[in-house]
This record gives sequence, structure tokens and C-alpha cells, in this order.
Amino acid sequence: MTHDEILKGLYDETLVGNAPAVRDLTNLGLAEDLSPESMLYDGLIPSLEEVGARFERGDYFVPEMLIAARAMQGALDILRPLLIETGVQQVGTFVMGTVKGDVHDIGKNLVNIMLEGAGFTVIDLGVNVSPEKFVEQVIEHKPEIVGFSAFLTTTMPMFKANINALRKAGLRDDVIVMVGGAPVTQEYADIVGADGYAADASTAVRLAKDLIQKRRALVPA
Ligand code: B1M
Repeated sequence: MTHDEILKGLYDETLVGNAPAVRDLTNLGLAEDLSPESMLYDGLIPSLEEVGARFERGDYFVPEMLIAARAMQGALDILRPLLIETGVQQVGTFVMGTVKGDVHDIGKNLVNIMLEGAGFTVIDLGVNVSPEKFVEQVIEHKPEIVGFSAFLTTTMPMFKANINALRKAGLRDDVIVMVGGAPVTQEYADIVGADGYAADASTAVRLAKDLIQKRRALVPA
């Protein structure tokens, strides 16, 4: 199969939630020297975007979204070790979670993979994480950054609730707050008082490094 045929296969089979085919195509892609990044950005992610578009049009329902997501996750399991380079210098600790009321995790997991690849120690709190849990974990791990993901317009307000909880616990000035997720914008991040917003995983990594550097320049260790 050519690279284009493999990418088209990844797109088509994710769209119909055919997890075994997506796993096989991912392995075939690797055997044929197709880069993990290309499989992600040229095959798997565009397919999930089409799943979302079909859901919006009423052509797909939650079960179709779910099986497509599972198929994508199978590919991510294979690609994960390849996206995480080894031997990179430790940059800092990042506590990450999807906010309360929200169970989407593919985007968050992708950001985590890229952060680990860039040398961050990532503490992943999973999905549906309450403000109390974020506070507890910030106290326990003392991360440089805490990241909140939200994928629904209805769960984005949890950013503010989380930031208020950090403030109430006296932790707001000790930790950088980053936010992200499909419906989030820079404007919304500014309104809730986050320190940083990124639209995708690679921008999130660049921004995280940048924010840490700026913080270290202001507050020498
Ligand atoms: Co849901 N869903 N879903 N869904 N789902 C969306 C998000 C939606 C946009 C679909 C649509 O209508 N087009 C829509 C939200 C509309 C809105 O509020 N604006 C939606 C809806 C409505 C729902 C339900 C309410 C449906 C229902 O029950 N009626 C329900 C809610 C459940 C809940 O959370 N309480 C629901 C459920 C689900 C499934 C469980 C079936 C499944 C999730 C499975 C899983 O994640 N394990 C699912 C899926 C798969 C989707 C779509 C199709 C794909 C999401 C995805 O993984 N994208 C999605 C449509 C879409 O996004 N186009 C949709 C790929 C991923 C790589 O991109 O998530 O954007 P993304 O992540 C990016 C960036 O956002 C960024 O980097 C990531 C990588 O580049 N980023 C950060 C993420 N976190 C970051 C943090 C940062 C920085 C950057 O700093 C801290």
C-alpha cells in the first residue's frame, strides 16, 4: 500500500470505528516508514473532525462517536512510545485533567504525550476532575503548571471554578494555569484568568516551556 492509501485507510476506518483495521493500518504505516505525526495529523485527527461534523448534522449519534474514538485510541496506544522521545532533559511537572462534567480525553491524552515527549513529567488526573481534586493534586505534586481541558461549551465554566478553588486554597500564585480544548479561545482564557491557552498539542508544549521560562526569570529558584 502507498502512504496515501494507508492514510486514507486510517481516515475511513476510524470514521466507521473499525478498531482492528485502524490498529493494523497503524502498524503497517510504521513498517512502511510513515511518520507517527503524519498518521495523526493527516489521517486520524481529520477523521474525528468529520465524525464531529456528522454528529452535528445528525448523521451520527453518540455510539458512532464512541466507536470512532475507541478506534483512534487503539492507534494512539501504538504511536505513543514513538511520539515520546527518550533522553530529553526534564523540563518541569505538569498536572493535567479534563474538567468536571466532561469525559472527552483524546485531545488531553495527545497533549500529555507531546508534553512527555518534550521532557515534562505529566500527572494525568483523567476525566471529570473536580476542583477539589485539582487542588489536592497541586498540593501533592507542586507542579510548575496545572492544565485544564474542556471540550464542551457547558463545561468550559469549570475553568473559572478551578481557578477560584486554587485561589481559595492560596495556591493561585504558585502555579501556572493553562487551558485548552476544542471550544476554548484565547479570549475565553483571558476572561477566566488563565495564564495560557493553546489550540493544539504542539502549541501547548511550546507555550508551557515559554511560560515556565518566564516564571523562572521572574522568580529565580
Ligand atoms: Co463529544 N462532542 N460529546 N464525544 N465529541 C464534541 C466535542 C462536539 C464538538 C461534537 C460536535 O457537536 N461537533 C460536541 C461539543 C459541542 C460543544 O459543546 N461545543 C460534543 C458533544 C455535544 C458531546 C455530548 C454532549 C453528546 C451527547 O451525549 N449528546 C457528549 C458529552 C459527554 C460528556 O463529556 N459529558 C459527548 C460524548 C462523546 C464521546 C464519549 C462519545 C466521545 C469521547 C470519547 C473520548 O474522548 N474518550 C466523543 C467524541 C469522540 C467527540 C468528537 C467527535 C471528537 C473529539 C476528539 O477526540 N477530537 C468531538 C468533535 C470534534 O472535536 N470535532 C466531540 C480529536 C482531538 C485530538 O482534538 O479534542 O480538540 P481535541 O484536542 C486538541 C485541542 O483541543 C488541544 O490539543 C488537542 C490535540 O491537538 N487541547 C489542549 C486539548 N486539551 C488541551 C489542553 C491544553 C491545551 C490544548 O492546555 C491545558
